[in-house]
Amino acid sequence: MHHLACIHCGAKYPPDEVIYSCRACGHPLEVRYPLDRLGIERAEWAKRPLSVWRYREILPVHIQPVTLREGGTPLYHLDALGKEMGLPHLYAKHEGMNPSGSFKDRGMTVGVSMALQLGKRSVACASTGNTSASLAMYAAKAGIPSVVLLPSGKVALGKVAQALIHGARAITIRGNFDRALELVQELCDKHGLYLLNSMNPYRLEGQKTIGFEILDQLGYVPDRIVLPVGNAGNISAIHKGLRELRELGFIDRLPMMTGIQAEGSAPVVRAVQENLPEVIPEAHPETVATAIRIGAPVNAEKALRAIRETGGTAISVSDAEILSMQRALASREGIGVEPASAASVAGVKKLVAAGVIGRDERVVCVVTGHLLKDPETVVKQCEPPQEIEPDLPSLLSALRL
Ligand code: AN7
Repeated sequence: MHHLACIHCGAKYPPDEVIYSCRACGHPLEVRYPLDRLGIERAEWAKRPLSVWRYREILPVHIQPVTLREGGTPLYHLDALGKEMGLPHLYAKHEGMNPSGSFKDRGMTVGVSMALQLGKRSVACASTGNTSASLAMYAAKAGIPSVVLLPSGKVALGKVAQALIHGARAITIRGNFDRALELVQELCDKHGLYLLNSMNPYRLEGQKTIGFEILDQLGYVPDRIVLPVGNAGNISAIHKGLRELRELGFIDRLPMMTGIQAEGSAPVVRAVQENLPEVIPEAHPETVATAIRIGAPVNAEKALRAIRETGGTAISVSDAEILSMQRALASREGIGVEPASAASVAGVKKLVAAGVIGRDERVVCVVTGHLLKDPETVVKQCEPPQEIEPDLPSLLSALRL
């Protein structure tokens, strides 16, 4: 049986305790398994469908999970963009191909299952959009109510649409994501809703399977995994999972964990580049990539460890670089992602130009959310379709044929 442990002071908590940070020191918790006693066979995993639940022995859920078939997302080789950057081994793991269109579904299939396992009957989160869409969807599947808190005017249209149609009680606040997160924590503390933001250590367990799938799809450990960073949960989760595989003896080294943030919202990058002991929150984060418009990442401590222990790095990219890479992925690779997701590939381009990423490196970018999440940002960048009279001469003339 697993237990919870503080990553800072090591305090231990039983698996059925509803707790989101260490009572002794306030630092983040993680789930720990008796890995040497689980008797996991890698060959057994290979027989199961590629999905979050392929790896169920190192997930905390013991009931029938609440699932919509998450995970098993494609890993694409980026032929055109890799060639242009001089990187023959550049890949994108398209997490936009999950049921709700983002990687959050991996966290929510585990997180909402845990809510039921722990006897909780309602769930809540604050969100820049994707977490709320995913939570609403899995709460609908589980048949329990959900509450989502969103920063007013700063959530992409598709994500709001999802939260609403899947039946979440959606509230927008006149404040940013960081404030919404403080508020929902208070709500959950006082009223017993189950909190499914990424300080919930069980939710991150689902997300660590991104790293497992990458290894299973490539057949080797890549040199580097690159992610957009907001609350810094995903980069921490993938690192944690890969550490477990190393402990199990399945791999002997870890990829360099590399985080990309938007220039106007880059507290983790600053901490890495200035070698600060901890992340200093950014009071007024701003970026076109609203998914990662987050100034006070709750998993900063875990993320700094992930980056530093693996010899990775973090850099920021401008909104213009993000949007340009969103267009390049769409028009040259056929991969449609939302702005935050394009940040990871834009970051790789910048790191190659700076000589940080070597040409022979095998690099996997996690592209985290689908293009259709944020149609407004897409339409703003493109010429509208040309309208013509409904006859062949007009069509031929429009096509200059
Ligand atoms: C597409 O939905 O925080 O660094 O509330 O939606 O693990 O926070 C979304 C984050 C990257 C950053 N890409 O991941 C939310 C939320 C996309 C995202 C991130 C988010 P973390």
